[in-house]
Amino acid sequence: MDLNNIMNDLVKKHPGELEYHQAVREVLESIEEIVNENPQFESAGIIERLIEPDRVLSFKVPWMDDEGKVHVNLGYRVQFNMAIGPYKGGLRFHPSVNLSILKFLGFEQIFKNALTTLPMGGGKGGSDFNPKGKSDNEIMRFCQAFMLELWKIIGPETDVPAGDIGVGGKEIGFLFGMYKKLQREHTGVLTGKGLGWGGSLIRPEATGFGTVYFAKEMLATKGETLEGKNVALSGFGNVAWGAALKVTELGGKVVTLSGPDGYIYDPKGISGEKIEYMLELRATNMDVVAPYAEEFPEAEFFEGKRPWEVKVDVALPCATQNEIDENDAITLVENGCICVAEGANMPSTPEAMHVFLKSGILFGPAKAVNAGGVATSGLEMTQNSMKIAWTREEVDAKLHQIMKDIHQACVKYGTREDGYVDYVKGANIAGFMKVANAMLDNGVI
Ligand code: NDP
Ligand code: 2IT
Repeated sequence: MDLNNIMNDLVKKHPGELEYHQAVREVLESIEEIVNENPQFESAGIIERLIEPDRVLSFKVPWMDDEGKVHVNLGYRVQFNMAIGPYKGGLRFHPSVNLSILKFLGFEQIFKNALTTLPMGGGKGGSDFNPKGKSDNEIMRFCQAFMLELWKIIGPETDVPAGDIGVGGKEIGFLFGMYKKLQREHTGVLTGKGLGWGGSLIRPEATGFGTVYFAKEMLATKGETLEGKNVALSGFGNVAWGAALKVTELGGKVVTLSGPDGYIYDPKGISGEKIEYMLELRATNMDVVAPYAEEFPEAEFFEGKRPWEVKVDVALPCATQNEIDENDAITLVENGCICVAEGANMPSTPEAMHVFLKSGILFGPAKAVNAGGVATSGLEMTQNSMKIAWTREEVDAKLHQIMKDIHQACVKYGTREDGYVDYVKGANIAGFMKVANAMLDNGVI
């Protein structure tokens, strides 16, 4: 496999799509060796077929605000790969959304979903709609207008979207309502649904819980636990909330959270009612964490800064892509951090990742660490198909086992001769092998 040629070709075809190039390069670097050992992949053009999405739907979303003014946003769905199951992946509503970001997320999703051991292909979608400051009625009208285009290409056996940044239970409710009206079918076409109409217990907590289950497995390889550890979290959304709950339950102390406005340091620990306060902050739709320090005066707010300067044992980035750069990584390592587990998608820049891997600390990449969210979406799909609902304990036990299995797969494919586990390589190879072999079996399509 000629990595540089493939990358040059990709960059030429899709100039300026930096996040997409970044995600593809990382995977290709990890699998280069195994592809060279398996010439059948090369002759079947597996790499070239894998790095281009099957198709991309792009559409305009006109909607009316509460004052009667019409706005036009852009909407997308990237159907990346369906080798092992229907397209599956979240929808992101954030002003930064563009095709490059959705293609990076859709590409990552292929391998993440393969790692879950459940039959799901990879996809992603979203819009540059900014939910900040919007009323519930405006969000509803936007979601309905978005679904008016999206419904044509999704379905419970075709493509099953879910939430991501800016899309939680409320938005899924509005999207589901419109799909149902258009299609005249009540099926599991979306995941992250409300419990009363087909949702699964534990889905809201799943990404955060899974992240911490994975960190726990990584720490165990060094004879460590989360008990008594100081933990830096970023973000204050769905993933950060679930992670804070589980860290606290396992005896760790969450000392930071963050938003686009800066970060909060709370030396007493963010637990109990303070974790629930994160949900309140999020529900205001105002994009700020600063009010936390007014509500809980023992905490301090650092405007415009990221939490990686705080001395901690464990770091769990749970906000967004490229939120840890090389200098942040160096600071974390120098401050004695022993474990970084990525709850968000691609939160570390390639340079930061390099620092972590070189330093020999435990580093868990997003597609393994945060796979618990989509895994539990897969469990929601299973329950919808069977028309039953599992208990909290049943879903949590399955999620926990899946995270242990993903950790095991990373150890199997990522253990170096010197014994260090390169989880990046492990996750990429394990996910790739499953998808590539399915593509081989299905012929050139
Ligand atoms: P939410 O919308 O619930 O929360 C996202 C959080 O990140 C918010 O706190 C958001 O603040 C913050 N954020 C967004 N952009 C920035 C930025 N530039 N700087 C600092 N903070 C920022 O989304 P989720 O919790 O669902 O998603 C968080 C991450 O986890 C994303 O990378 C997502 O792709 C990933 N993920 C989510 C899964 C899920 O099931 N929800 C599953 C797997 C991964 P604000 O919105 O105010 O900008
Ligand atoms: O990035 C992700 O894995 C998600 N946002 C969850 C996707 C899903 O289909 O549950």
